[in-house]
Amino acid sequence: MALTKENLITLYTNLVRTRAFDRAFVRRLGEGKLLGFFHPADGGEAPGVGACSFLRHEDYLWGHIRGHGLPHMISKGVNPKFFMAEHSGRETGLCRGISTFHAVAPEFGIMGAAGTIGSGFPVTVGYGLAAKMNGRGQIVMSCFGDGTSNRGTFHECALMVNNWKLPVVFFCENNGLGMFVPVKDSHPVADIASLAQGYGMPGVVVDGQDVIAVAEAVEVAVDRARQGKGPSMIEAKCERFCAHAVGIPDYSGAEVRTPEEIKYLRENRDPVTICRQKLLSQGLLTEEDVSRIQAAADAEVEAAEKFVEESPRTDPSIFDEVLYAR
Ligand SMILES: Cc1ncc(C[n+]2csc(CCOP(=O)(O)OP(=O)(O)O)c2C)c(N)n1
Repeated sequence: MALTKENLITLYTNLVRTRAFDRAFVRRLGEGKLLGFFHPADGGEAPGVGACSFLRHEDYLWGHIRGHGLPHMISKGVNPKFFMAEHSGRETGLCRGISTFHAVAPEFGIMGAAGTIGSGFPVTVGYGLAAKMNGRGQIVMSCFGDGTSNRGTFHECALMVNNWKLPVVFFCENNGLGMFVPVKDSHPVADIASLAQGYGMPGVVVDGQDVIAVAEAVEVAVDRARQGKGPSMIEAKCERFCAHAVGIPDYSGAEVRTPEEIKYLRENRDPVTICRQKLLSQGLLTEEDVSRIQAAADAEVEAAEKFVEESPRTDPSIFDEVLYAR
């Protein structure tokens, strides 16, 4: 089924909102207002937005570390002000401010998150089995990076998910770097999606800078999962316009990535620009729409920051309540 005009505008809007919040998180970290650290989504927003914009609320989601899952959460309907509050250690956050960025939002199918990369795969099997058994038509969107696909858990879990024909979409966000390690140094094949064949599921590669291409590939995989035909794998080849995390050097292998390289990527591979130009050229968006969507995203960030700053800081005494069962 072709994406409607409304769908395409939703994709663009979610990209713009993600970019605005991602930038605000980076700024807030510099201002000492964000707890912990931050791995920006900058440049790599389209995979998460394309993967999650048309999921159902009740579908299970394991997001990805870039933007600490902002593209995925925003697109799945989570109000980012509650995630900003969480990341800022506020009582109004998704988990009352105690998780920093490993937030959960069960009403949106986000049951957990963890810092150990690859730990999402075993729970993907569990979510998938639950979804298959409960017959409610839920699917599991299981997102991970190229580096994360090297964990043994991926291979064990891909086997089980395929043996049991669970309704799972394995969604690899391949930004060419696992922290600092170029993917060509960690993978013997060009396409991580080619792993899919060994487990008996379809595997496709899409341009991860093109949110529309991502959403179209996801639609096929999600339909297949909902129809009980089993799992699929999508590899979105994407970019990262920043270092792995804020405040660390930007290496690719032994090489420092130069400002010129990043400038080239920003000018030629920006997912927001690519989507905007496509929709403008097809007459689906006007310059006025573009300004309105940007202004709404900026206003949403401003309102979220006000909400967070007015929210009480989490009192450490809540650990007595949340850690121990009486
Ligand atoms: C088991 C484990 N090993 C190492 C790390 C440290 N680490 C955090 S992110 C990361 C890189 C992950 O690479 P990738 O999956 O490609 O993600 P991306 O490049 O998109 O950040 C590593 C090695 C970790 N969190 N968990």
